[in-house]
Amino acid sequence: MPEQRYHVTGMTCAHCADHITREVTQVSGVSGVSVDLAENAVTVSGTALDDTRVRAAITEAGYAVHAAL
Ligand SMILES: [Cu+2]
Repeated sequence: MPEQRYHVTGMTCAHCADHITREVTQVSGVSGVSVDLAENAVTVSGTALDDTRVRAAITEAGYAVHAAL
């Protein structure tokens, strides 16, 4: 399954990870979200990932997307 990894800052704890996971999971085409707090990384998997919508969901959750990794 295709994956895209993003550099995201502002995540500090498990609650942040849960929040991002919930928001991004709601984006259509997304089937999995994995957050690595130590790496400031969010990995999204899915067959029809919409980069713009994934980034918007992260931003709306209150975190900053700096780059696709
Ligand atoms: Cu937190």
